[in-house]
Amino acid sequence: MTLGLFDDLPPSPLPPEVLEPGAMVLRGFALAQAADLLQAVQQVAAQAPFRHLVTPGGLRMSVAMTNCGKLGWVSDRSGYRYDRMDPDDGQLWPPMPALFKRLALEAAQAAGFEGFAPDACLINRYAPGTRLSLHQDRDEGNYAHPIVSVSLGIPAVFLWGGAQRADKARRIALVHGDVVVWGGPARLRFHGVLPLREASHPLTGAHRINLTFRKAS
Ligand code: MD6
Ligand code: FE
Repeated sequence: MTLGLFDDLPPSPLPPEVLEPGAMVLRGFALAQAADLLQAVQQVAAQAPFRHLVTPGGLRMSVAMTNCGKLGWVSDRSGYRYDRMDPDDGQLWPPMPALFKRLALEAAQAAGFEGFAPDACLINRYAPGTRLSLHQDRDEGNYAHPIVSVSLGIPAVFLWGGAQRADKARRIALVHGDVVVWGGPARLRFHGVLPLREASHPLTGAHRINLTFRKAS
């Protein structure tokens, strides 16, 4: 039963979950835009298809990736880098949709980072069984800017480690619409994603889509 007293109030956002200073999870922050975000992902992927990059060590990554924005993150036998061009076709990456920029700015702001203007959006696609091993994000020119990471589709368990690869990692459940923001003292933390469990989501089927926004230049 409800008394009706609060029926006119908008749903109040959940308070951010602080992982440590500079790092937090904004539950459901992207939920209202999720369908539009996924439609934009499809448009990006029509121009720059998802592909499995090769690591410098020669291993095929199980996560499929594409990019939008001025710069795209790529990996090949020569290393990791940001590039203005899609190496598959020599074209510029598709532009970053205005909706993406706005969401990244607002999420960063909600986490205490003002004026975030990403120039790179890496789009990761996971199928069940796909994982991302522990890594640091250190290919960007400038660690002063935060990273904003948006989870869409089926759930994942995010690993939140420490400053060293061997540090014990916490397990954080991320679901459709959750946004993780980190920067400042937490910017170079090790992190990863456990192998995804079999699942299905009405908007993505058997996939998880992750958008990570960076200021790479
Ligand atoms: C993922 N994310 O959630 C992988 N990196 O699919 C990342 O590797 C990541 O979420 C830097 C900042 C946020 C992230
Ligand atoms: Fe990362």
